[in-house]
Amino acid sequence: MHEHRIDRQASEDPSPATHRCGTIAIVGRPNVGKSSLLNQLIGQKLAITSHRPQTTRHRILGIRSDDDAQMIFLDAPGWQRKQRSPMNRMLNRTAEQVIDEADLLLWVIDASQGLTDEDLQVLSRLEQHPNIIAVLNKIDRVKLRASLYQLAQDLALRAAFKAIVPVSAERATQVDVLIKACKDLLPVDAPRFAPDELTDRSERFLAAEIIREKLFRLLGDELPYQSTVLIEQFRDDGALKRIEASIVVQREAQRAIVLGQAGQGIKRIGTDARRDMERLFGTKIFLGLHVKVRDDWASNEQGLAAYGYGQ
Ligand SMILES: Nc1nc2c(ncn2[C@@H]2O[C@H](COP(=O)(O)OP(=O)(O)OP(=O)(O)O)[C@@H](O)[C@H]2O)c(=O)[nH]1
Ligand SMILES: [Mg+2]
Repeated sequence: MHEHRIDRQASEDPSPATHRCGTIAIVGRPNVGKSSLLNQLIGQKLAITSHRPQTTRHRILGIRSDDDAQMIFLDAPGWQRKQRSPMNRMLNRTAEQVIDEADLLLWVIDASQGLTDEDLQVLSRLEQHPNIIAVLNKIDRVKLRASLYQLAQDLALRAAFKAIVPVSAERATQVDVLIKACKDLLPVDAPRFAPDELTDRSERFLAAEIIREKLFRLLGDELPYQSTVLIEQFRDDGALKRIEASIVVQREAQRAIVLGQAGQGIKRIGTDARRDMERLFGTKIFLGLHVKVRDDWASNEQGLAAYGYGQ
């Protein structure tokens, strides 16, 4: 959770000649389980997830430090086919930057749905990259082993993947196999982060993400897409952290939906978010939640930037 980097590790590493370190981007169409996979790979619930597409809006860096390798994972927004809205254009820019930064790409598909046109569109954007692993996720939902085998065979003919690895991010099946495959493809290099660092993001940022996850999980229809979260205050108060946050929506009617009958909606969002924050930050949290109406927060690039998107 610290924001500093260190570079004195090389001399302290017990085997600098073999230690590997590199950046691994997790890419794919929306909703295939990229963020769920990141969380399994680093062994912490860092990235927010939901059953709705477009949950991830930011590049999320998550670090796994083992004795023999440091793996710097980058979770990205799912690739958006429609690029009409400023938000969707921003999501695709973020996804592309992540690809450029990476030593290795994990191209994730949903094995229970087979290969879709949307998957192939994403793949066509990656193909120049020399190091791609195809990850077939959600195998817990695949009933026939033969169909998984077929899918892997089909993929092997489509691109020169370094490996094709079936996993279940939800059940943590074969995630160890994927970790081994990733390590083998990373360059020999010293670690870039301290062993206990989990991410380059601040707790303030992560707090906003956790609240946004609850909007995606608890509210229906368009509301999650038309809302965002602003942290108004974040401070330590003895052993407690005091956080004041605003849920920003676009229309007055949406305010009522977030609040819910007798405030039950916002209460549930607050309870669920506080519980996750306490787990991730390891402290007691006081969370005050408010709702604001700002009809134009997502209507242009400036609006998005003002709400923390796209830097
Ligand atoms: N059954 C099953 N469900 C999974 C698995 N992995 C993820 N899911 C579910 O798939 C949904 C999407 O997961 P996310 O991790 O948010 O997907 P994502 O690719 O990050 O989605 P975006 O950020 O919106 O692009 C959630 O409901 C997850 O619980 C899996 O291995 N098996
Ligand atoms: Mg995601």
